[in-house]
This record gives sequence, structure tokens and C-alpha cells, in this order.
Amino acid sequence: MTEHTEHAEYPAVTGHAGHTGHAEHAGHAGRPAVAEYPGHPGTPTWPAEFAERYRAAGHWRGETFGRMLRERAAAHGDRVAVVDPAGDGRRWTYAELDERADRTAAGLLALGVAKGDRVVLQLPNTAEFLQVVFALFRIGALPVFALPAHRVTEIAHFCEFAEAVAYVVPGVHGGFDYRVLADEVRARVPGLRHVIVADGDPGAHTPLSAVTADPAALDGAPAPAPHEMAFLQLSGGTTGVPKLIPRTHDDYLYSLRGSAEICGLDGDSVYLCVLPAAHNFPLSSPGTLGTLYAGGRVVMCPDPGPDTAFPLIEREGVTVTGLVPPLALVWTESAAAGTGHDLSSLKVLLVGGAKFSEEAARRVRPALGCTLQQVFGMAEGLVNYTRLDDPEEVIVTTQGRPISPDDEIRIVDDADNDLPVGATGHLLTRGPYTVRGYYRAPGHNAASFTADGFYRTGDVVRMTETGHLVVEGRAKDQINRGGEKVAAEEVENHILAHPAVHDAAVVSMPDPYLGERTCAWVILRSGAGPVKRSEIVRFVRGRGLAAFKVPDRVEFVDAFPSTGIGKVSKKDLRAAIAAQLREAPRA
Ligand code: OOB
Repeated sequence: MTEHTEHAEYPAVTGHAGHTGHAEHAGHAGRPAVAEYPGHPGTPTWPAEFAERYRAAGHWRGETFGRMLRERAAAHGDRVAVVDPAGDGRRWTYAELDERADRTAAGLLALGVAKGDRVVLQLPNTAEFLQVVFALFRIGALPVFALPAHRVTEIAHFCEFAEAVAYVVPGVHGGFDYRVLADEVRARVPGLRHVIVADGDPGAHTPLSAVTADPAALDGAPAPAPHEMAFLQLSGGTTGVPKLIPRTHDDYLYSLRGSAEICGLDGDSVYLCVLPAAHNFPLSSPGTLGTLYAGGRVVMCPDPGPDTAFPLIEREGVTVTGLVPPLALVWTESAAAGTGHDLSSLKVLLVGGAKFSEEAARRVRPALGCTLQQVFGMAEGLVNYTRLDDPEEVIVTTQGRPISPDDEIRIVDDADNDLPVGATGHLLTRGPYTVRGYYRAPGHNAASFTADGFYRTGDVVRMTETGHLVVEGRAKDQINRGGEKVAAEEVENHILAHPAVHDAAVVSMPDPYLGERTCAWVILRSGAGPVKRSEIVRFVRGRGLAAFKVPDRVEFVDAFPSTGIGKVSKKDLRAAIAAQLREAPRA
């Protein structure tokens, strides 16, 4: 990737952030001025000429999520919108979901939550997830989409960094008491005004059932505009703490519309939400929101295993769902072994979040009797799908092609020179639903985006003659643990906090089930007494992190291998652990 070559078929489209009419900010290190969200210095949005282009092309249609649900409720209010098998088998129609969103929105206003306020949301796959999300959308308050796995360190950071006014939790879920977590968060973040508990005994906090008021209160309240931020997603992350991604109504609704179309959704579609609902994949690819956009039905799956999911597919007539590769493996094995459940309603299985191996991909159709649709997406924007009518070879060997004709794809070498079609290089992208920068992060934005607004995905890809992308690897310092992203630097910082640790380097190691797991290489301080591997694991766990970030393996060394210019060679560390695993897989 170091050779300089001619421009590829998809050359960089020149276009500079000139006069935009938006707030402008003198760029970092001589960069052109960038358009920013008013009131959010350090948070870039699309320059006006791009916004105009996307509107003229019909991508951005001036819709908002609040109005979208209202329109669907008006068109087919008595159709079931969401089924919650865990929540007493609740089935809410579009009219009910709309009314609940309204009442909760009014209740939030009464609590003092207003347009533009940030609210950290940590709800599992329940009907309330959609109720609260649409309530926030309706008043223009911004959900910050935390995952159920996050713990006090991450949640306190989101609350603090986003200056959240409220935090919404489930009560007790999956054997974990989120009310206790909320107490810890409150102790760390005094600015947090409200903790709202969605279900069960709220303890000292506010029950969601009490966050309700006459929807008439909404009439005078300021409504969000389509080009304004709708919510903040989390980045998979490569840095010390996860970054926040601002998505607008306009851009996200376009990605939903495109996704729903490409995945063949309509009013008869039944989407099973298996992955954590807050993640971008089950939220929008085509996900719960894409399904509601298309007028279909969402079934919230409380547990991803076949024992829970297969009976639900049969009972609810599920037509489409999305899985990460490790789960897709489990489902195919289980179905191939004979389940006793009728899965014939299932037409499309989306698999993404991490690379799905060709061998595993080939087993999907024979085992589950449905079409595989590979999806290669990112919370920052760009989503690629194999198409339902692509030849089987394309479906099993590629990760799809972009949603939009206006998604600009560049594949470049290490010096940002475009490579010819077929060559493997760094994927850069820009387009109508790919953000121009992270939330309040000018330093990170300078590193993660080019001066003309392309996002550096950190993925290493090649493009086939048909325009499909194949993910070949990754240049970012991240471990993809079966779709769950672990930023090496974040975990390294936690290990470094241990008094006996001198240095730490976290790398991926191959794993037959998850694809990758994490290995922490550690150098102890000279003079530090003996430290066990388990002590490092216990220490990181005690730091209050999502369990998937705790190292799967710890190796002690006296020194790290270094690159030619004296940096730690993670490539050598990856090779060393892979070799160890080959020699003694069970060590
Ligand atoms: C999805 O979103 P994120 O933000 O959790 O992670 C994005 C990263 C990509 O940059 C890539 O490194 C990896 O996850 N990835 C894949 C992949 N899909 C995502 N790598 C290889 N093959 C794939 N099919 O993971 C996400 C967002 C929307 C839809 C689907 C996945």
C-alpha cells in the first residue's frame, strides 16, 4: 500500500468547505474552515453545498423521527408496531407506540428535559426502548446510545462528556442491578439531574411510569429540525475513551429508507431484534427503525440464543433479522442439527459487524433456508449490503456495496493516493449519511477525517469489478471481538493504572468462534513482586468496564518488539501470540 498509483475508478471528488452559511470554525493546522453545528463548537456538520446537493438528489427529505412515527400511526394505527415477549408479551400498535411516545415526551418536558439536552439511554431489547427513543426524538432531546454491557467508567464518561441531564436504565436486567450502577454514576457526575428506571422497583430514582403528562404540553415546545442532531451513537473506538457520533434526522432517515429498500422491507415484514437494540446495526440496518419506517413489525428478542429466538421466529412469523458472525455460526449449527421449530418464515438473515468467513457464509442458506445478506457498516455512517438478487458467489465472498449512489468510496495507500480497482488499501468515505466529525472532538477529527471531509474508516478493503467491497483487514488499533469493538488504547490505559505495571500493549489473537479475542502483553516494573495473570484480569474487571473489554489472555514479557522507528510492533506481538496458540492451543 505504499506505491503511488493513478486515480481509481472512484476518484476523490474535490469540493472544499467554503462559505457554508453554517457556523464556521478556523480549522486545525491550516485545514479549511469546517461547517459546524450551531452551539456545538468542535462538532462538524456537512458544508452547505453538500447539504444542498443531498436535498436536491432527494436523499434528505426534511423528515424527522417524531413526525415519521406520527405519519405511520395515522396511516395504519391499528397495525402492531412492537412485540415484547419478555415484557408480558406486550404488543403495541403504531397508535399505542405513538401515544406512549407523546405522553413520555410531555413527561420529559415536565421534568425539565428540553430540546438539545442529552440523555444517556441504556435499555435492553424491550418495547420501552422504542417508547423512550421516540419520546426523546419528539422533543429534540438527544439519546446517547449506551449498551447494556457498559459499566460505571463508560457511563460516567458519557454522562460527563455529553453533559447529560438524565440517564435511563432498565432496573434489574440479565441479573445486573442498573439502579446500583446509576447510584455510582450519580456519585461521580453531580450534573446528572435525573435517573429514570424503565421497569420494576425504581428505588430512589424516577420510575418511567411517572414520566408522563398530557401531550398537549408538546404543542408549544420547540420541535427539532431535520438537519439538526437526532442522537449520539458510540464509535467502536480506537482511542482512550469512546467518541460520540452526531447523527441527524435527515441523514439517518435516508440510511433507513435505503436500507429498508435494499433489504426488501414492507408492511408485512417482521424484524427480530436480536443484537443489543442501541447498536447501529440492529437500530438501522435495517433494524428496528428501518422496520418501523417501512410500516412493519418489530419483535424484541430478549436473548440471542436459538432456544429463545427460534420459537419466536415460528410464533411471530419473523421474516428478517440481523446477527454478528459468532451468533450466525451458532444459529446455523443449531438449525442444521434440526430444531423442531418451523423457521420457514425467515427470508433474510443479515450478518455483519465483523468479517463473516466464506465457509460459514456458504452454510447459511442450506441450514436456515433463507438468503444471506452481508452487511459491512459503521456507526459513523457508510453501510454496504450484498443485494438480495446478487449471485450466491457475490453474497458469500463480499461484504456488499454502498447504500447510496452518492456514497464516495476511496481506497488509498498509506500516503492517501488512490489505488486502482482491485488493489487493497485503506477505505475512506464521504456521503449523505456519513458524519463529518465526532462530537466535540477537534483533535480526533483532524486524525480521523481528511481535510475535505472523508472519514478514515481504519478498514483495509478492496473493490471487486462489480463494485462490491471485500474487507481484508484493519489498520486501526482495535480488536473486533465477534462484532464487539475493543479499543486497544482504552484497555491499555486501565492496565497501566496497576501499580506493578510498567507498560502494556493490547492486541488481537485469532479465535475460531469470535474471530478475534484480546491478548494483553504486559511489562512489569522492575522490583515489582510476582504478579499473576489473573491479578491483571481481576484488576481490569474492577475498573468498572464492559466485560467484553477485559483481556482474554495476559502475557508477561521483559520488553516489546519494536518497529524500525522504535514504536511497539503490535504486528510482531500479534504474530507471537498466534504462534503460541498454534503450538499450545489450550495453554
Ligand atoms: C458496525 O458498526 P460499528 O461502528 O460497531 O463498527 C464498525 C466497524 C467497521 O469499521 C469494521 O471494522 C467492522 O466494524 N465491520 C466489519 C463488518 N461490519 C463491520 N468488518 C468486516 N466485515 C463486516 N461485515 O459494526 C455495523 C454498523 C452498521 C451495520 C453493520 C455493522
